[in-house]
Parts: sequence; C-alpha cells; structure tokens
Amino acid sequence: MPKPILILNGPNLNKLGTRQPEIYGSTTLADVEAMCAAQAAELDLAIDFRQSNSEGELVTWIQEAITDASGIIINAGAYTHTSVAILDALNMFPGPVIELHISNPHRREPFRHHSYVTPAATAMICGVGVAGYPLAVEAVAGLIEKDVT
Ligand code: CA2
Repeated sequence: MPKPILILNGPNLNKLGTRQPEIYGSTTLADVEAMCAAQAAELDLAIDFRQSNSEGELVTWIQEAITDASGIIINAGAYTHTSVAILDALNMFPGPVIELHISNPHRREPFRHHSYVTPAATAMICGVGVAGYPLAVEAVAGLIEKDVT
C-alpha cells in the first residue's frame, strides 16, 4: 500500500456544517473525513485527515508529508489567498497536490480570485461542495498511480 494521502484543511473549516450553510453546506468536517476514508478504502488507500487554524502548523505538516505522504489534498481556506509560506512548503513536496475548495472562489469576492496554492497544484477542484473531497481522493489516487506530479 502506498503512503497515506494527507488531506489538509485550513482555518475555520472546523466550523463546517455549523455556520454559513448557504455557502458551505450542512455537512460537518467529521462527516467529510468519513466520506474521504470510505472513498480511500475503496481504492485500497489510507488517509491522514487534519485541520488547523494555524498557518505554521499547516506548513509543518506539509514538510512532514515530504517523507510521510504519497499525495496532498489541501483546502487551505483563507490562507489560499495570503500564504506564500504554504506555497513554498507545497513546492517542496514531490508528489501530486490537489487544491480543493468547497465553493467556487472565482464566483465570489475579488480578493478570493487569487490563489497562492495554485502554482504548486497538480490539479484543482472547486465549486462542487463537500462532494469535491471524495472526488479529490479519487483524482489523487489516479495521479499517484500514474506517477504524475
Ligand atoms: O470554498 C472553500 O473551500 C474556501 O477555501 C473556504 C474558505 C474561504 O476563505 C476560501 O475563499 C474558499 C473559508 C473556510 C471557512 O469555513 C467555514 C466553514 C463553515 C462556516 C464558516 C466558515
């Protein structure tokens, strides 16, 4: 079995399902983790699902993934639009990186239109709600299999 897929969630995503359901839906982050685990199990893969409100902690986890994970799925939350540190860390990761957003940031306020994550991303999924998470697991599995970064 390959190393686990690291699934990272940035600031405020711990509140998923409890606030702003018109934008982010009513599914909780624990539900999303279960959806990802089920999808990964079907593909004989393991996941390591994490959330942090701290930019530094996310950077540390990305650094650790260089040796410990086969791919990264990242919803960096608002750090998507601000964090050169997360970009620099992702650029060190040798495997596939999927940038994920629940909403479509390009349909929202102009400040959400720029992403620091995109230049380091192999692929991007956005705007399909939390259903994007299991889609990203399937996508990263295919990229790992084909050795695409
Ligand atoms: O659409 C996404 O997934 C975002 O990454 C979510 C971020 C936002 O800053 C990005 O522009 C797009 C915000 C995450 C906040 O999560 C919440 C969850 C539930 C209730 C309130 C906020």
